[in-house]
Amino acid sequence: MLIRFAKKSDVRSHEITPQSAFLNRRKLIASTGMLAGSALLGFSSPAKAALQKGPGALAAIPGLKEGYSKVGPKDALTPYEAVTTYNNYYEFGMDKSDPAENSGKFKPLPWTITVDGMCNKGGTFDYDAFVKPHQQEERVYRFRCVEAWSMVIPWVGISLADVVKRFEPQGSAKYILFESIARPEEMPGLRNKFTAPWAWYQEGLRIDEAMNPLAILATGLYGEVLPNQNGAPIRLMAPWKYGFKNGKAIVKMTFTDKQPMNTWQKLAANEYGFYANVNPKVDHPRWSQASERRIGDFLKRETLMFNGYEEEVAGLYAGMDLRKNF
Ligand SMILES: Nc1nc2c(c(=O)[nH]1)N[C@H]1C(S)=C(S)[C@@H](COP(=O)(O)O)O[C@H]1N2
Ligand SMILES: [Mo]
Repeated sequence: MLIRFAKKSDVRSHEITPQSAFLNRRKLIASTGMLAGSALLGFSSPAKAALQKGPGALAAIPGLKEGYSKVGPKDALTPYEAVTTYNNYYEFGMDKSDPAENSGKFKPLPWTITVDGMCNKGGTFDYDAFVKPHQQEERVYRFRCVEAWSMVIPWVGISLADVVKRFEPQGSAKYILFESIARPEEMPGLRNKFTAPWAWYQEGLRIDEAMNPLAILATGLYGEVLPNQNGAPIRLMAPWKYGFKNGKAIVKMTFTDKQPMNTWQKLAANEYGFYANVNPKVDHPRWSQASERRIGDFLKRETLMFNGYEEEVAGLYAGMDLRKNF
């Protein structure tokens, strides 16, 4: 991590996965079916899985420990290729292929993160100062990630609980607001009010949600630093929530006593709530959320309550009406 991007700092994302840039979406889906099969064969033991590597175009993160993983035989890792070419990142465009194609000019370093609001130890930190205190605990977390589609991704990340504790939230603080970077010069989608009709992407978590061991700040995937299109250099990942909760390219964390509005809630409050917990029993007003298509699969599969992490997170919502708090 100390040599982050040292070798290949100027590699552009479309050069990282040259084949993918030329694949259209249908071809990608067809080909990932085969790749998912081979990933499954290679995914035989946890020790082997820990060594899952990306293609080597970005800096490798050394010294990784095993973190959380609860994956079964039906949870083959989604190939790096698909994880990095089928994205949602409106700052780079609206199509799933846009983030990989349009994020080549984005500079994830140097980076600063500001921590403010109701906490005792806030401040502004450059990337290393922010992450270094947690680097001993940088781990591999193999999570299912779900939206209408789903993937299994070996993230690299640091525990959000550890980060929260470090900044000493005050007793009055109940939530954290996370803000993503907005750099119109490097993010073509932000130059167009239609494709990104917000000033910057915002998301929030309750502090006790942020303290759950499954909530991480992801710093990489497949053993390498994050590609721009996946939220470099650091992004939120709470795997029991729908994808949109996981803001990319985080530049600010604010401790607050007010439930933050998130970007999608601002745009369509009747469709997107604060919680966004994966819940097959509560449909989105315009579509069922009962099933999902795992990238690489042909048939859909049933979506699991809390994305299969019920044991770990259900306690956070005990007694709450999840139809109202969607
Ligand atoms: N800054 C920012 N973060 C974002 C988004 C975005 O448009 N901008 N899209 C969200 C949505 S809708 C999803 S599904 C996930 C996708 O993450 P992935 O591309 O790494 O799979 O990122 C989320 N984080
Ligand atoms: Mo999404």
